[in-house]
Amino acid sequence: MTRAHAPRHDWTLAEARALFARPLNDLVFEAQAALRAHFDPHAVQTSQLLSIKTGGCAENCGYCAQSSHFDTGVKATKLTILDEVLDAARDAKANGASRFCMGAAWRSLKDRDVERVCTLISEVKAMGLETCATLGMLEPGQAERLQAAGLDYYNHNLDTGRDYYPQIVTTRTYDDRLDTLAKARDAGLKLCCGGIVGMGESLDDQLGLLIELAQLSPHPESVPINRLVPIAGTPLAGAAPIDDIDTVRLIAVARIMLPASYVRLSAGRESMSRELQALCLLAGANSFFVGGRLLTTPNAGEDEDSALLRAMGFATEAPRVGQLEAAE
Ligand code: SAM
Ligand code: DTB
Ligand code: SF4
Repeated sequence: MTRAHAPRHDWTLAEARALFARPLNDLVFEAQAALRAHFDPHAVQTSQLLSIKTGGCAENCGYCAQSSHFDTGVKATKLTILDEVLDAARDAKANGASRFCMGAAWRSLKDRDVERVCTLISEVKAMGLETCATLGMLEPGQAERLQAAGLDYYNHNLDTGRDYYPQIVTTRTYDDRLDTLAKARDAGLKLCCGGIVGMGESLDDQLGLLIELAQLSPHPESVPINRLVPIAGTPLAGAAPIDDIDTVRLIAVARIMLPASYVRLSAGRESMSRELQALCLLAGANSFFVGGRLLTTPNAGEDEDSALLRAMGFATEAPRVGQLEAAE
């Protein structure tokens, strides 16, 4: 790694704006250099999602199909049983995913559910997949139990810049989010933390999110960048989509500011052409979700993804968990 691409925690808004405003070829050139300082530039990490508890959530996140505050037509379910989770994990493995992410529409994890979630985690881990969970806010001691069960990553997004956050959700604060992230990190979990664009925020809000993420030390290992999937019935159903070239620019700035993190092209790929997705991969994104479904909405199918990777001369990355275990 050259010093120029070492992770930094003190990015300023002026620096982030200047990066974003560079001629696109210079910006992408630097993003490629940052990527190549830390990763195999031809390998794309793939994760597959499963909603293990859908809908009925007490939070009022303005983008979310699963909030009980909005009438979105999503039916609330109970925690999914082990067999169904393992079937989905098998499918993820067959799709070539290296990581299996289990999402629950909870405001916070309840102690009474921890044991059942831990069983899901340890069984998925035993299949040779990396494990990720997103279960809402954590109470003291819970992250340690998840980690002991074999959890690799905790996903908890900051979603947007600090100033815009209260426009999106009012049932919890930015600092609540940072507190849960600290609990997960202190328990030895890797962090998956990013946000959403296309919620009516300004460029400074988007850059503000990247600055906050870069202030985390160490940086989150995984940074999902979601383009809003508009959900009928939510306050953000009619938000204007972000410009395609600006999406590429933002991915490149994320790659430069968070050089050693997986930058994941996350929700919203259904609204992106394959050429736009290719540009994002050129701009430094090196991860995406595979499988036909995200949590409650569709995702690009396996055939399209394989064709895109083939066309680019890229391959999917093998699970790191398997490599680590083999080395021990
Ligand atoms: N309840 C947990 C939480 O909020 O931390 C986990 C599940 S939540 C659905 C995970 C993340 O998905 C959110 O933080 C948000 O960034 C993203 N997300 C949810 N709905 C979305 C949508 N309609 N479009 C894009 N991203 C979305
Ligand atoms: C993340 O940042 N995006 C994923 C995952 N982390 C949990 C979720 C996307 C959800 C998209 C809307 C839906 O399917 O409900
Ligand atoms: Fe609940 Fe998570 Fe959806 Fe917010 S994003 S409403 S916390 S499921």
